[in-house]
Amino acid sequence: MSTFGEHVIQWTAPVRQREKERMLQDALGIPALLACVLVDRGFSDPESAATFLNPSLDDLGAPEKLPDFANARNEILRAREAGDLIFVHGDYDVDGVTSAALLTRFLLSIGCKVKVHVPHRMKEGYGIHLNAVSDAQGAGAKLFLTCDCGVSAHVQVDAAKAAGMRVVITDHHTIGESIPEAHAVVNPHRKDSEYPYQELCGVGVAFRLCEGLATELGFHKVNYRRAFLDLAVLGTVADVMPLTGENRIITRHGLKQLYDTKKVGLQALLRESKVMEECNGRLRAWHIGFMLGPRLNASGRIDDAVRSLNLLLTSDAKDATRMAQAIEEINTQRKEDQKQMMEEVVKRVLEEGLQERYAIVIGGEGWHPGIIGLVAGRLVEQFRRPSFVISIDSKTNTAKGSARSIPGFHLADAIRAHPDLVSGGGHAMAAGFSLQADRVPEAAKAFDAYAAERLTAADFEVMMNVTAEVSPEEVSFAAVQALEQLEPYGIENCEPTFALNGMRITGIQQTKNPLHPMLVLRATSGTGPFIKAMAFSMGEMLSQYEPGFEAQLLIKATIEAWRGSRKMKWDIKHLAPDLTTCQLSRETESAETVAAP
Ligand SMILES: [Mn+2]
Repeated sequence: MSTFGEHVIQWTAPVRQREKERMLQDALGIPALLACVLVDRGFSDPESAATFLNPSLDDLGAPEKLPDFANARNEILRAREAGDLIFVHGDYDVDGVTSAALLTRFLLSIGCKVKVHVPHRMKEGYGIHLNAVSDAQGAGAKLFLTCDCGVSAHVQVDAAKAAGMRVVITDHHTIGESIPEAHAVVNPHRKDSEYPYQELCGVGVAFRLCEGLATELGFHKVNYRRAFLDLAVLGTVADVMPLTGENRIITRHGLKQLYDTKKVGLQALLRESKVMEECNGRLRAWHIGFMLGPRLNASGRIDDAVRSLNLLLTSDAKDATRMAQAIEEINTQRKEDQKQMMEEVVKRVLEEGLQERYAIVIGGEGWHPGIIGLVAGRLVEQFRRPSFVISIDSKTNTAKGSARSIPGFHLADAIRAHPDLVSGGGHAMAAGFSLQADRVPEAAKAFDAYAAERLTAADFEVMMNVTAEVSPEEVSFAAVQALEQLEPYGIENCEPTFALNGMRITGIQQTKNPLHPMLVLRATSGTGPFIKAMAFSMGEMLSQYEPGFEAQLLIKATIEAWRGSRKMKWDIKHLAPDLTTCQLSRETESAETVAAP
């Protein structure tokens, strides 16, 4: 345990299970480094480990196993036969937009008539607004087909039926007391689901449903998947799904398909976002999570998600470029708004001492409701507390909040526990809610007290997950290259972190930013190569030491491709100097001398 930055960081490495590792190593012909990660992830037989390392599209479940598959198929094919208009209703985030685009493109390709809609965050809010139901009716739709939403829309489903429409829901959100009385409810979370995997996202459900239809209509599976995996991977990664099972299969193959996409809108997005330049020939889940996802989300946050939808639907290359450029601008604006709000919020948190509380609850007049969730997430990163950020409109005495949490504090439970004060819901780690503007101070007290009953000092410490303690020789170029088979990384399949003893820091080199020096390392044995490693945010701490000391390290190791050559690169996640071998720098010595009486 050591102090680092603002929080105490704790880490321990699990004991290596050498025998199991050796068995996987021998059976699969893999390095010890990869074997120890696999053992840590619970793989003890070579067969399941091999399936994990080489996920195959053939292992996706049969679409007919999706609950209500037959009903959904019948409704869609009946509308197609009759030439009836199908109203596709998505959502304003990446999952909602990609699933709406996938359904629309597929249904058009099989000869259906389609009108598509994604809700406006400010005007309609999350999910299905009753106005959308009347729009569908007004347009003459006979089938109301949802994606990424609808599983708790009882009122809206009844309204659509009363308006003479058939209703098919496809969704992946968890199910409440009962499901709406639609003509089909396709959701792998249903208790009666026989589908082998539950964690599909909205576009994942749409992708599998349409695959079932495609095969029935005589299309080749391979061609169908090639046409739609690019959309499926975007929603799956951006919706922060566990990248296990079918999501891992979709993501591994989808990333390749996205790189080679034939959709001019996605080509323009990859180009204008500079992801094509940045990815060096290989898209990773990271590019979706941190570059493409935020861009496709930005329009829904501060403008209209229909922009992202149109980009995914267009077949005109010139339009696509123009649309992707507009999305770049909106995303730049989003970043600017977020930065400003974050500065204001952090200033107030520190002034009001909220970082000492068990939960941070902070409200501001006119804060952009599309951005408060992002700011809440940043507060959790910075202050390691459940954070509620609230946009206040005093004129109407209304307020909308967004919250993010840490393990040990369940947001949806916290909101449900205060029904007189707030209404809303969500998940353990993310939630949305609304309340009366003049009751924000009351909510601050209530959530702080609720958190005080549930959290202890230990919950505010950052736990570093260490995959294994390894020796310097185990982290070779070939071994690190073999780790790439673990990708794509994401929830429930994190990039491994290794604890390493016996390394000497032989050099500390400045980079453009003094906060982030580059270290030169070598095993204390004096054998093996010199290795360069980035020490992000450790500049200040390291300025106290002279090179030549030993340290215990936590690292992530990757192979970096640059202009045709591939090099091993380490990122230092944490560094604990061995104080017996450390020389403090002169500056610190003289400062101490001056301070001494
Ligand atoms: Mn979703």
